[in-house]
Amino acid sequence: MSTGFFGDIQKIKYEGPDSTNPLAFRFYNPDEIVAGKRMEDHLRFAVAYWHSFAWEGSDPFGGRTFDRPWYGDEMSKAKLKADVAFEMFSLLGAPFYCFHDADARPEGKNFAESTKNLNEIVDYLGEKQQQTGVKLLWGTANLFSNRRFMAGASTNPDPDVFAYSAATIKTCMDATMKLGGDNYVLWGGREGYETLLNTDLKRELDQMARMLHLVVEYKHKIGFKGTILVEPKPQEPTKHQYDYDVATVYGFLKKYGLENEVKMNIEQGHAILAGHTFEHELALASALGIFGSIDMNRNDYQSGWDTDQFPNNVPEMALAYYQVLLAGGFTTGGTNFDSKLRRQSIDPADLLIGHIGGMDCCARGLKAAAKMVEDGALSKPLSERYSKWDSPEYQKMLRGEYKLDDIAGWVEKQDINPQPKSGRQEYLENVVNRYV
Ligand code: XUL
Ligand code: CO
Repeated sequence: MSTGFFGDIQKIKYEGPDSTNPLAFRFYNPDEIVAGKRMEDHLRFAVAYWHSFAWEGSDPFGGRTFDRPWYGDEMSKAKLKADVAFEMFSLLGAPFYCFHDADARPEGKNFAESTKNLNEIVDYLGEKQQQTGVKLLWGTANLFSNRRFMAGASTNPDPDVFAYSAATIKTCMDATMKLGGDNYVLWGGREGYETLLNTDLKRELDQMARMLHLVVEYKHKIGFKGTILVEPKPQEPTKHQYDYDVATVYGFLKKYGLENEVKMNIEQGHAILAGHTFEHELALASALGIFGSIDMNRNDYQSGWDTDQFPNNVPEMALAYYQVLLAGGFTTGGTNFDSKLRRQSIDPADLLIGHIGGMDCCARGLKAAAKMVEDGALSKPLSERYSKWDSPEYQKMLRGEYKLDDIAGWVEKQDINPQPKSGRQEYLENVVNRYV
C-alpha cells in the first residue's frame, strides 16, 4: 500500500535522450547491454538512507528545512520512513540501498534498547526487501553523531567508548548479515584529531587497528560472505582523519596485516578533499588490489566542503567508470549515491529528480568508458608508451636480474642515450572528449 508521499508519481521509465520529462531516464536503461553486461548489473546503484530520509536539511547556520511525516523518535515513524524509502527505491528501480543503524532505528535509552530497536527495524527492512526485491549493498554503524563519540570511536582515549563502539559494530554486522548485505562499511567518522596537543597518535592507530581486527575476526566467525570496506576521507569532521586517502589506508592495512581482508569504498567528494582526482583514488586502489565500491557524490569545487551533491559531470564520471572497468568492474561493490539534496529542494519530487540525474550521468559515463575500453582509445597509446619495456633486457632488469653496476656497464657498452618523447597529453584529452 502506498504512503502517498510521492503523490501520483509512477515508476520512473527510460524514455531516451530526447525526453524532456524530468521524471524519466534519458540515459539509464537498466536492460541495455554495455560491454556484454546489463547496465543495471554494471552500475549496481544504491540509495543512501541517511541523506534522503534521515538528514533534515540542516547546515552549520540553520536547522531543519525539510518537513517529512516520519520525523520523530517513535518506532511507528521509523517504519513509515522505511515505507517511503522502499517506495522511492522502487520508483527509481534502484536495486540496492545502504544504511547506518542510526538512520533507521530510534536511539534507545541505553545500548540494549538501541539494539532492540535496531533488531525490530531490521526485521521490518527484511520484509520490505522481500516485498520489493531491493537488496542491501552495505550496512554500517553511525559512530560519529552521538556526543559519546565526540573524541572518536575506536580511537577514543576512553576505553568505554571503544567497547561501546565494538558492541555497536557487532549489532550492525549482525543486521547486515541478516539482511543479506553484500558489504560492511567502516567510515572513520571521528577517527582522527582536532589537535595533537591532546592526542597520542600511536595509541590511537593501534586502537583503530585492534577494532578492524575484531571486525575481520567476527566476519569469519559468523560466516559473513560480503566484503569489509574502509572509506577514506582526509578531514571533516576532524581536522585530520586517520583514513586520509587510499595510500594512507593501504599503509595502515599493511602495517597491521589487514591488507588481504579489507577493501576500499572510495567516495568522489573525499578524493577531492584529499587533493586527488576520483580516478586517481580508483586507479591506486585497483593497482594495490583493494578496489571495492564507490560513493558517488561530488563536492562544490569553490567552497571546498564535503557538500555531497549528486554527480552531474559526465566527463568526470567517464574517467571514473573507465577505472572501474579496468579494475574488472564491481564484484560485491556498487555505486552508492552518498548524495543529498540542497536544503532548498524541499519537494518529494526533488528526491527522485536528484537520483534520476545522478543515474543518468553515471550511465552516460559508463557508456563512454565502455566505448573507450572497446576501442582501446587510451590503452593502445598507453601500451605503446611503455612498449620498450617488453624487450628481453629490460624485462630482466625489471625482474631484478641485473644489479646497479651491471646496468651501469650495460648502459656504457650499449651507449644508451635516451631520446625524450612526447607525453601527448593534449592529444589524449582530445581523444577522451570524442567519447563524452
Ligand atoms: C561521510 C560519509 C559517510 C559514509 C558512511 O562523509 O561519506 O556517509 O559514507 O558512514
Ligand atoms: Co560516503
